[in-house]
Amino acid sequence: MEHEQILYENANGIARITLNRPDRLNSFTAQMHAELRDALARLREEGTARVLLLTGAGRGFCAGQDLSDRKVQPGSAPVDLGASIEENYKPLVLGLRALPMPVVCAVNGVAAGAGANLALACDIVIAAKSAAFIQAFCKIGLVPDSGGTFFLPRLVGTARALGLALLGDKLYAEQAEQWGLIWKCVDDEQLQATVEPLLEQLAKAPTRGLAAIKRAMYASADNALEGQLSLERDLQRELGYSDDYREGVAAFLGKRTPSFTGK
Ligand code: T3D
Repeated sequence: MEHEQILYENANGIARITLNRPDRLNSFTAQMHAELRDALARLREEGTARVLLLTGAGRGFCAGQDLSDRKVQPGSAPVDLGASIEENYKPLVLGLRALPMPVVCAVNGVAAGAGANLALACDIVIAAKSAAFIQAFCKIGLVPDSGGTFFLPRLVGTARALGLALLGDKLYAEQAEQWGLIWKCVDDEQLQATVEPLLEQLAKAPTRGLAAIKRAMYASADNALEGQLSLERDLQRELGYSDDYREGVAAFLGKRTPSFTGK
């Protein structure tokens, strides 16, 4: 599939997806969703990436659903937004969470509506200082989707989650970092310089181990302690058979830098 609304590349263990409709602040259309599905399928098929970067082109990260993509106005025929969530947003969020590698999100500018929650679905979120997160849904009579009602209370607590979702105010990146919503806020001109070495590091890391860390962390929201201990046992058993575990231990004992293959 040719991509017109996103950019996709995969080289040297690093896959990159850039939302690419800068004049519309990279808001989602049905076509962009189809291209994202295609890119994530390609990424899985290629099997060579060990980290994924998600970012946006231009001054924004993503302004959520393109509100002009459908003809919605007073008196127009009702739209089944549930179908849009089921077909587009839900698989996108679940697909990112299930990827067996870290997903880094570089929030280069405003992230609104589903765009904000797409960022929160990623594993490591680094935002430029001028970026802001906006739960814009309340301004058009909708509920936060794309995992907003799941991520927000878990990351920042119910009081702040409700404030953000009910008021739809801008939460600037610096405060988002202070609140624990994201990993890091950096000066705008430092965004790329911060993200690139991180991608290099993750592309050379023991990928199976990182995938297991991601799985265990996300599973903990649904598990009691005993269930989580059992999951850790099962994952550790699998990882004990991995090449990277053997390499990591040998490198430590040999006082050398490990050379991980992701296997
Ligand atoms: O529908 C379903 O399938 C259900 C799923 C829903 C998920 C959702 O995401 S619902 C929430 C949708 N998003 C929004 O409500 C956010 C709308 N955008 C804004 O509030 C503002 O644009 C921002 C706060 C994000 C940024 O403000 P600002 O002042 O920096 O930029 P701007 O001037 O508003 O936007 C620049 C251009 O992008 C502008 O076009 P123009 O005037 O230059 O021709 C603006 O209309 C366009 N744009 C921005 N966001 C959207 C958009 N066009 C269509 N849809 C957008 N969401």
